[in-house]
Amino acid sequence: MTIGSAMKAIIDGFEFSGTLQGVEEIKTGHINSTYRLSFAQPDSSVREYVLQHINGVAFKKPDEVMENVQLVTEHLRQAMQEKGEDPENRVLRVVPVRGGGILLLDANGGSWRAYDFIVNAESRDQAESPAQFGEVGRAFGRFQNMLADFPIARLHETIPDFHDTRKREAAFEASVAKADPARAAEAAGEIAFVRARKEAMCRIVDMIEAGELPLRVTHNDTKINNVMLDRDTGEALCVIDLDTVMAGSALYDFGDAVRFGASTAVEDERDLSRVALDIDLFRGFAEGFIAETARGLTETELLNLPLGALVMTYEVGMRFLTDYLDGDVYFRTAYSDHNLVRARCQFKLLSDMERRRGEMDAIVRELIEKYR
Ligand code: ADP
Ligand code: GN1
Ligand code: MG
Repeated sequence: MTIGSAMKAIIDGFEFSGTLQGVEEIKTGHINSTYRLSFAQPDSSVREYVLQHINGVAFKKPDEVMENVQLVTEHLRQAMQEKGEDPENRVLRVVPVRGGGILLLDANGGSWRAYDFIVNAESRDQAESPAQFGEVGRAFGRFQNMLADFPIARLHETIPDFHDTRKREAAFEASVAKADPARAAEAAGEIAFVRARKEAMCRIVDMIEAGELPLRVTHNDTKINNVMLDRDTGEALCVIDLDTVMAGSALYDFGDAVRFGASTAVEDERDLSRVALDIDLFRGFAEGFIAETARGLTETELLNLPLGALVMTYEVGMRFLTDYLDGDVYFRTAYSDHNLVRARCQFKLLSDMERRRGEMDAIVRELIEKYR
């Protein structure tokens, strides 16, 4: 892509090494704007970085996001070193801003940060096989384990009430009340779908409130494309997208990964006959995740992991629907009813999960037995 003077000034603000060669936009991800930068080095090798504009609608306090990222990456680096592992290319490394700090403000008040590029790796939007998805499950399980001794109180809440289902429902109702009438009419069936499940889907927040589920340091956005996989070996190298690492339930991390990665279709599939739960992918992810966490999570957490999948699918579907009713202000969209298409797809998937809950529970029970 051609590099304008504004972009050039932003790039010059970071301590990148070498001579800028190219900038390419990475379009995966619904929130931030991400660019892959390549720099020629004096020895004629090429070094790459990721430059990101932090979405100011989603993240009101980017400096707090970066404080969290700094703390969490330092902790992960140390945890790996203690286990005798090399953290190079396995933990995000923040590139400093020239003159100090790790957050750069542009002329319009926008916030930018940069990371070393995770090399020889790819992020995928769909799993190729249950084994590959299992590798992603292990990555999120290990992530959970390495942060088990992180002091939760030091983390900022980067998006308040991010997975508070009840507050999400209240926001949804407020959006229904002030929605454009044509959009509300178009989404009538989906609005009813949400309303029919309101109480049942608050089960996780209720259990947290009752002290039945503990709060842990969780990733909270565990899509398969937030794990970088080694291009040659398929090994999970690095968990990325740490902007929502906050206090949460392990059920959220398990559930959101299943929602996105164990679907037979992409997140915005229009042909709903293609959308279902892929039970083999579910088992693959569950096996990786439970193998890592069986001894760290409580029995109640483990037994309720499938509930996490249902609740996260409901919640994200409701958030897409809310954004559709709001006029598409939050998630990046490619066409006018994109958020409605995404919501319908989530609700089809949720219906299938409801039908197959027994199978999910049985698999999880079997894996708990195997790994505890
Ligand atoms: P978003 O919040 O928009 O999802 P992400 O931080 O997940 O933003 O970045 C979007 C995509 O950019 C990722 O899915 C991944 O493909 C790529 N990416 C992000 N960080 C890195 C990195 N450090 N190295 C290599 N690729 C990256
Ligand atoms: C967003 O940033 P990204 O694309 O990984 C969103 C998640 C949703 C997801 C749905 C900060 O994730 O909460 O589950 O889209 N992230 C934020 O695909 O809102
Ligand atoms: Mg992402």
